[in-house]
Amino acid sequence: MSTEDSFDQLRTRALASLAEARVDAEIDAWRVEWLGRTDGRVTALLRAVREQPQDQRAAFGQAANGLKSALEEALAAKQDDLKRQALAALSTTQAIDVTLPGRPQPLGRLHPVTQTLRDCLKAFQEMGFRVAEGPEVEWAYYNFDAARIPEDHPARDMWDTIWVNTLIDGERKMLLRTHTTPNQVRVMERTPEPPVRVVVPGKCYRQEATDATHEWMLTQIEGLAVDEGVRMSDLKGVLYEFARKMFGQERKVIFHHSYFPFVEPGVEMAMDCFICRGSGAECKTCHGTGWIEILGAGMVHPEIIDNAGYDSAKHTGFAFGIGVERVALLRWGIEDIRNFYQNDLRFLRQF
Ligand code: FA5
Repeated sequence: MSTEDSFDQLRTRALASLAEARVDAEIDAWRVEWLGRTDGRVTALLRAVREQPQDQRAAFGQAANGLKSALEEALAAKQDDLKRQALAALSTTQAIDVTLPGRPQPLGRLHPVTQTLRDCLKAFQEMGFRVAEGPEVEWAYYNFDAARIPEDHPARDMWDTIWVNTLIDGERKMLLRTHTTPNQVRVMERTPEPPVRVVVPGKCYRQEATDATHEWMLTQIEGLAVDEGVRMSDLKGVLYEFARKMFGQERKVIFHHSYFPFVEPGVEMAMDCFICRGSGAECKTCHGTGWIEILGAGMVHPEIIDNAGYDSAKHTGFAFGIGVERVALLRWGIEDIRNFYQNDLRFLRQF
């Protein structure tokens, strides 16, 4: 048999065995058997060229190289083929059916308290107040002392204040602020001279036995206006205008006298109860009073004006602290404030 014949036979065998390979591992085994760098059959033939008799060496070498190229080509074609088959399989098993309806992505929306907060701030911005912010973890000094709330005042009691357990000079001096009032002093400290006209929104925290109108975390908006000749009638005008913007003309507003150490005189403003329409009898929401309190307010105590470096003989001011959840309750007729932070989407989606 000639060299050519035996090379042809080898090629036929090699190609037949390659045709049987179905997966990558089989193809690789075939490559190692025939074209492997150390033990491959074709590699061995190429090495054997040197051992051939002089007159047959060229023909042998040519045939061996021809075989090598033929097998390499067949290998590349087989690998291409396999890739194409895999892709074709994918397109049938994992094809995207463009005729199916899409999966709806639920759209988010603002929390009802956030919506109400923004609407309240807008109402005050339209009356010339600017918006500022202050820290939620506050010094007892700003939360209490600077607001004339003395050491023995019940508001400092461990029952309604959430203290931060860090000792400074052996004492607990930081807390989660119980109201936004510390920002009255903070704003005046960084405003060298009146006029001041600012609203400061933020979360406040109290240890509360919660009920339909009390949560342990609440949102307040502190308002402060200080200038020459600011009077109680200015305070009432601003708050009436706020109530009109938020609730329309029909809702009733009432001012009661109240006491807060940082104002003199002090008032509370309440709206008629939307559940019992002011009749009061056995109403859980307004506790039978017919009114729901939404804010505390008053004329800034002269001592606080003077401590800020202003002159209380010349400058007067008013301040208020609005409970934003209460405004949201009244606005939509929600019976229980605890709904807001239970994260039940069936409730939240309604607003
Ligand atoms: C204060 O927090 C005073 N700092 C308000 C103030 C500011 C008075 C400036 C004078 C001048 P009070 O604790 O009443 O006061 O709270 C004010 C408002 O926050 C209440 O009218 C009510 O609307 C809301 N609020 C108070 N406690 C809660 C609570 N636990 N849950 C929900 N809202 C509350």
